[in-house]
Order: sequence, then C-alpha cells, then structure tokens
Amino acid sequence: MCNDRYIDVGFFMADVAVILGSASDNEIADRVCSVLAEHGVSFDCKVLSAHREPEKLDAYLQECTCSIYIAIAGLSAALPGVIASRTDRPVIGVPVSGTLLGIDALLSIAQMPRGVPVATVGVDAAENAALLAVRILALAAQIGKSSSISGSMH
Ligand code: AIR
Repeated sequence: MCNDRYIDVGFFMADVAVILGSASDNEIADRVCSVLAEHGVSFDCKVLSAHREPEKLDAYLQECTCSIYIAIAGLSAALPGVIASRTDRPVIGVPVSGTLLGIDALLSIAQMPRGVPVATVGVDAAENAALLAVRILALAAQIGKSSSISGSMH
C-alpha cells in the first residue's frame, strides 16, 4: 500500500511502521511516506483496521521491529491507541477527516487514558506526523552516540 514510488523495506527492517485503518486513507499515507522517503527513513506501510481485523493487527505488532508507529485512521479511530496498548515504542496518530470534520477521529486519538500515550497531530496532518518521527529518530541516534561516549569514560 502507499505508493510504488517508495521503497517499502518490510516490517523486519524498517525504522517506521505506517499503518492505515483503511485503503481509503491512502492519500494521507502517501504524504507520510513521501516525507519519510525525503529524509531517508525506511518504512513499512500496511492497511490493518483495529476494528475490522484485530487479530491480523495483533499478529503484525508481535512481529514488527520498527522503532516508531504512525497510525492513520478516521471515524472512531482506535488504531493508534490499540497499537500503543501493545508496544512501548512511540506511536503517532493521524486523525483523518471524512465525517464531522475529523473531530471524531481527533478526539478518539487524543483522548487516551493515562499510561497509554499517543502523540496526536492535526487532522490530515500527514507531513507533521512524518517530521515528528524523523525528529524522534534523530534524537534517538544522538542519544545513542552520546551514551556510548559517556559509557567509554567510566
Ligand atoms: N476505520 C477503519 N476501521 C476502523 C476505523 N476507524 C476508519 C478508516 C477510515 C474510515 O474508517 O481509518 O478512515 C472509513 O473506512 P472505509 O474502509 O469504510 O473507507
């Protein structure tokens, strides 16, 4: 899914997993993947609905070794929250407009219970989701480097 122009390296090698609640969210996913590709970030892009195919989503999450999840969904958008309940990796949710100006999806994604964090970007804000993922990865790389330096001093 997403777009053939980009290299989808597979969930066992990618830095970011981009998951869509439906193929109808593909326009948003395409914009996410485009920004990730511009920044040289590898990704795996899949359609997996939290409501329609929960077992398939679970199986994917058990196998996936990606560092960050970007979850794109509209309506009652449970997808980012369900992913965050299954992983301790950062999850970025993208609410999709379509009904109620996307307020339904925005609130579903933003109003997570304590202990299950999801970073929420604006309605249809595909580019910001990708840029946030790029920044988290850059910070993680920086921390990795500095901790190995400080480690060598002890
Ligand atoms: N959706 C799919 N499963 C659960 C949810 N919330 C969302 C999709 C899409 C919207 O429902 O993320 O934005 C409409 O999906 P569809 O397949 O009917 O076009």
